[in-house]
Amino acid sequence: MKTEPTRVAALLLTAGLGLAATAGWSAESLQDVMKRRGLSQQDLLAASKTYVPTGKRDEFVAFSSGGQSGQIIVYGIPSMRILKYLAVFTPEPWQGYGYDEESKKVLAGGKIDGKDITWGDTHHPAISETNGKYDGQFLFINDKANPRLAVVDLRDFETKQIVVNPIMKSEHGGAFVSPDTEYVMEAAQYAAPLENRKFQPLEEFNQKYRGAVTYWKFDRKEGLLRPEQSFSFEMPPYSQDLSDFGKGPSDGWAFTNSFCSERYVGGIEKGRPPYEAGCSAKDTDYLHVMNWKKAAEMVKSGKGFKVINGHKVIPMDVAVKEGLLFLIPEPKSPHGVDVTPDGKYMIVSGKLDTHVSVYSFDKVMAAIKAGKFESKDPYGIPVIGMKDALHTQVALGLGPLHTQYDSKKCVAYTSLYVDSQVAKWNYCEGKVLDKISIHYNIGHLMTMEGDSSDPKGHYLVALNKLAIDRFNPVGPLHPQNHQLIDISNDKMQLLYDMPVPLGEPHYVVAIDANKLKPAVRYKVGTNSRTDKPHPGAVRAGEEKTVRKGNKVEVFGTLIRSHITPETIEVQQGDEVTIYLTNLERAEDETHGFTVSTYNVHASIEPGKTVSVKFKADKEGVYPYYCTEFCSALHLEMQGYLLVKPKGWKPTKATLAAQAYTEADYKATLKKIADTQAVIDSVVGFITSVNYKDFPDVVALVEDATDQLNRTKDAKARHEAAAAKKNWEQANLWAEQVFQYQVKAADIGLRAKTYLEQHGAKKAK
Ligand code: CUK
Ligand code: CUA
Repeated sequence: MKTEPTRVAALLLTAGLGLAATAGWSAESLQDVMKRRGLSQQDLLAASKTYVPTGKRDEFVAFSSGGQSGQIIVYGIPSMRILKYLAVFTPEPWQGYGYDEESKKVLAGGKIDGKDITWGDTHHPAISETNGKYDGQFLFINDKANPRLAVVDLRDFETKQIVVNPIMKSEHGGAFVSPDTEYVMEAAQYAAPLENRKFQPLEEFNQKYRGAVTYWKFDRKEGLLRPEQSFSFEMPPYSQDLSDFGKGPSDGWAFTNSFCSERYVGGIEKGRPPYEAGCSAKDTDYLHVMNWKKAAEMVKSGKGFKVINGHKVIPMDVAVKEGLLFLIPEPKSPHGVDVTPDGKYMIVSGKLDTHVSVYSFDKVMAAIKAGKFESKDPYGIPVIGMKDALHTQVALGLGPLHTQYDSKKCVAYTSLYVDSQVAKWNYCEGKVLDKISIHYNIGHLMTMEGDSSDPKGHYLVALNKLAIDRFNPVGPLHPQNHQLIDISNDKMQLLYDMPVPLGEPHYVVAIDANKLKPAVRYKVGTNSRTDKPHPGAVRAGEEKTVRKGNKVEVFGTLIRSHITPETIEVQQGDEVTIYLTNLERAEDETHGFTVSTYNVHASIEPGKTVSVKFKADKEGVYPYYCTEFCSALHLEMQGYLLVKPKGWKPTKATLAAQAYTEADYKATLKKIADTQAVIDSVVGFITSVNYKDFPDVVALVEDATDQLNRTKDAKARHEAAAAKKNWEQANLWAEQVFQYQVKAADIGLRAKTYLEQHGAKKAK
């Protein structure tokens, strides 16, 4: 048992006294490497535009839909390095998501009809905005299959809320935020009866099935969607699709397009043509134009809605009467609708049309004001003539889908699904500027902050549906394929192919990395899912186990490298709740926690309090331990859950004794003195330079000091035990002093290395 600490001490000694290794130089020249790897000048240029050297960070952070994984993938641009998977609709063990009680509560918000749904078909992430610009505070994402919406707080990158759409059975046109994020929009996809658990025959599709667009009220202060202040538009049973909010001059309005306005209901098994034929028969579908601000005021005043499934719904006839809802024909099987950064135009692409259609918000308003409508749809909604609303149409290529914007005025990028290309074009003048081929079948594309009122340019990511011939084969299911394109010059340049191992991402948003300011620790005792103090939190020394009937509550703590308590004794059949608080303040000192075979796991970041709960229904001995390699003595961060059978009585026995001698104690004291010498030399180095100019180092020094302060109590204990000649206790508490020293020295060495690598200068 003494070998590991001794080895650690030896390592510390060499590292602490040794000097920084001399930098090694590759014997190969750049030309040699190019030749050996078959790289062209163009390859080198692309590589130099994406390579982020060690220790440097990316300019932008991207949040990609994780598709059916129900998660969000976070990666850096331009390096395309994956940084994190955010657990949203799907349990994720590493983060304890779905395995601790606090996250289970978040997931429970997504239950439908009382049933757990443990996956999601995520499509569209959206970053919160202030005045139309990304503010980096919150992230929203939808679940198409089970109509739900989730809120992620970007202060800690954790999911805080999942809400279920009360009237839809599927949704797609979400999440999109209003320019100040007062509302988050989602539009239905496949029409269905709005009343829950209500059957209606397909023969009555036109009368009984409905689409909808929901506006979720967002409470920015609490970081929560407010169902009671949210409302929906009842819509015709067209398949509503993508949506966008107006901004600038069009603020207050919102747009949702649709396909299958034919209202075809399929029936291939009955000899009828399939949906794909019946839903694309007409030349146009409808863009839905909504005055959401006026609608919100009307609902707030308590008028103009009916309540369906406890949710406020504005019926179509009210929306028409109040001038809240209009339609405009759009060609043909449209998919994306994207408002320009200046808010003057709405750009719509038709999957089966070679054009993109640029609608003018001014013209739409003029037609509404003049009462100039070409017809009404079957539900009485006024239809504005396409010609009266169009600014221009531009032929881009086959299968245009989605549009994003450049920092340069009037410049847009549109994905061409069938052509497998990105078109760069000018929407003010209606002309094509450049095209680039991608591999293959692009869906969404994304430019930096490219759907906000302040796009940043630089890069474009193509989200491709197929990855044929791109990557090393890994079976019939290929990785997803994101391609990075440089858009800073007139000609687009393909830089990098990124395989994405979770699918299928539909959309991704990217934000200037400087706008994200996530915390590195919680206030001690915080429930991270509610951001409130956790009632199960305790401070060091206050750990306890409380029994009430057959309920056992353990209030424990974690700190390098022990779990308090180290033994939990319960009776078979007890309901056990273990609250754990991570007492660390140091950055990245996360501890994990699990109990063997009870299917619980928690990730406990510095300051966090979480709980795991289970029924101890099996007699036996179950080790519990820390699952994150948190320190040199991480493996010793352990304990036992003892589940005693009913009626078990203790027999007379004692814990195994170790029988340490005075000589052992003396040897440990010597080890402590040697380690202190290492610490002193490291401290000497750190204080000899301008370490206070490096906030990261200041934090490390604080943490090291904190560890060293803990030696005082252990030192008093070993000296007291030694005075009583209890060599066992004396030696073990002396070992504990050494453990704190090891951690302090480890941290100190990290600080020293950091200072050496960052060019610290001699202190004056
Ligand atoms: S969608 Cu998948 S390519 Cu859900 Cu925005 Cu267009
Ligand atoms: Cu804590 Cu490993």
